[in-house]
Amino acid sequence: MAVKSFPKIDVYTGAPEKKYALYMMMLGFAALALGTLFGPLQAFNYGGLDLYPLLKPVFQNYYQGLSLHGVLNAIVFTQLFAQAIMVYLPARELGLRPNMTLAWVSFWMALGGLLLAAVPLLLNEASVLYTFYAPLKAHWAFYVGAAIFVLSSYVSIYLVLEMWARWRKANPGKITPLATFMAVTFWLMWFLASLGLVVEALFLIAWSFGLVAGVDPLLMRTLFWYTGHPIVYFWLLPAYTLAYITLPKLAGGKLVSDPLSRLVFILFLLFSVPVGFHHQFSDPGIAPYWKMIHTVLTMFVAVPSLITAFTIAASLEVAGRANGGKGLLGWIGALPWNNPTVLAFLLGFLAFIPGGAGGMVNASFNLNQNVHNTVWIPGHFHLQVGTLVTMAAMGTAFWLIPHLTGKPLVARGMALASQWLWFIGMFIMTFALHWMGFLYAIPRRAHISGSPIAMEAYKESSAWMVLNIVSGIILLIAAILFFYVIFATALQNRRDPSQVMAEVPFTQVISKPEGSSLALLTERVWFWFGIAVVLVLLAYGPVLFQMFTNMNPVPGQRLW
Ligand code: HAS
Ligand code: CU
Repeated sequence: MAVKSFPKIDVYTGAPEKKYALYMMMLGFAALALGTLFGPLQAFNYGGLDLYPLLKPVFQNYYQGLSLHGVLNAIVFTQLFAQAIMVYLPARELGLRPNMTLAWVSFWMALGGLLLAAVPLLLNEASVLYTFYAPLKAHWAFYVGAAIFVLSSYVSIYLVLEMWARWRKANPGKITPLATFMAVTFWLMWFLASLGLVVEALFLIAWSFGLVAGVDPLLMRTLFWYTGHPIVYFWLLPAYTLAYITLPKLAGGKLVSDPLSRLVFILFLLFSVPVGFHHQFSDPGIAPYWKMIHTVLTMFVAVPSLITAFTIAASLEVAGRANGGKGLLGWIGALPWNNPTVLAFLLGFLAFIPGGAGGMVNASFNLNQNVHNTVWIPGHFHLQVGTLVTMAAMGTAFWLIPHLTGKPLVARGMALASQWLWFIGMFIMTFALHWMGFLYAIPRRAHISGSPIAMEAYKESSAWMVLNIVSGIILLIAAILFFYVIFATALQNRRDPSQVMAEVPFTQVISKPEGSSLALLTERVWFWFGIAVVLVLLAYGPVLFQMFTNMNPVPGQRLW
């Protein structure tokens, strides 16, 4: 029997870093495609509609679906996208090739780790959600696979630092180009941020192999949130980088300030990590004054996003006016809304405004009591990572896949429709979730549709529940359109270099780094990294010391 061969994805210029970036990104989108399928099921659950009994025997229960949804979307897709973008952009900007052997090592580690972790997830042996709180205990393959997957990002850190060092040697005294600066600070932030997860993984792996009888739930949660807060900036900063580096040009304008953009990334390096207790306000065993310190630092870490709001909005205004927009707000209509990449960023940023405001509510020590562990929280983060970050990635794929393969975008109209529908679906869903969480205290991570008692108790919010079902359907259609567009683009045979962007659309800037004392100050990246380490030691050291010296190990449990 003849074996049908699949169309080969090949890369038209022969630049190996293009192939690397394409494979990383497409693996990420493949993970997102599977993870996203479970999204509507979560939305239907909060609409009182339980489809899980129909999915047996393939998927066993709601918690298995929720674990797949969270792990594939929030951990796998985001990291792979970062490994594609935050290596490829500096390579292109500096005109240097990363160490390709190591680049492929990182790809195979990510793929191998992902496959190893996927087996127990698919077999319902690791339905511990993406937070894997102890004492819930998964199969060892989940922890080992996840650890290998995350460690592959350490190879990416090395790739970028090595390229940067090579460039600096050849260009002594020069200011690092902007995209590279962003990538360097981003990866250093991630190095510092990921240490909590690495230490936690050591405990969990030892536990799952039976080398230790139990682990301390509070210590595990604290190590998790040490990484778990900054990981949200690990997701966000590739989107911000693309917004700073490519969006102004794609919209027809220029970035207003290069030095201010550098300041943003230094502030993220400083303040991303020492804030994790804002996820643990309700946890016992951490004194309130430590929680208060983390509240204050959380307010600090909102500042770079507020600067970003200003810088990006001002750059968009420059673009809109250059396109002929007049008057106070006329520039908004003059932006290229019919460019699917620009559209994705504009809608994503619009969603990020209420998402950020909700974040401030979460971070306020006392207000948090009202919203913690309710569906308000998934409402918050679907605006942040589900809308802005994902839309920035989707929008970027519309030019990046053609750029990497030489194959023009297919079905541009569908691409535009997918972004509108994604935005509308997310907006309806998050609106309903915020309301249901804040007013009706409906719990998050809860299989309410499978519980008649819960449905009776929450019947007052049935109008909002209907919105969840509607949004689930809209998002499913949006996802089908999007994945059709990108996979049809990548897998087609037609290649037409005249219809694709040959170069990364690096923006020009108005206020340049040369002669700016701010740019010189931010250039001392290792100094700022040192300050970030000190801040972390101050904000976490005493508490972690106390936890490590007073451990209360408990055995594992399987509640699903
Ligand atoms: Fe958050 C929980 C606080 C940002 C993700 N967050 C979560 C969880 C996730 C998450 C996944 O303090 C749940 C974790 C879990 O499973 O338990 N978050 C914040 C704060 C911010 C914040 C203060 N979060 C994010 C980002 C995320 C994310 C970003 C993902 C990418 N969050 C919290 C807290 C909790 C929490 C508590 C724990 C709650 C609990 O009780 O468990 C800030 O960084 C937000 C700053 C953002 C802004 C907005 C700036 C606006 C911009 C848009 C400009 C618009 C333009 C558009 C340019 C201040 C940049 C122009 C458009 C035209 C058309 C002209
Ligand atoms: Cu956080």
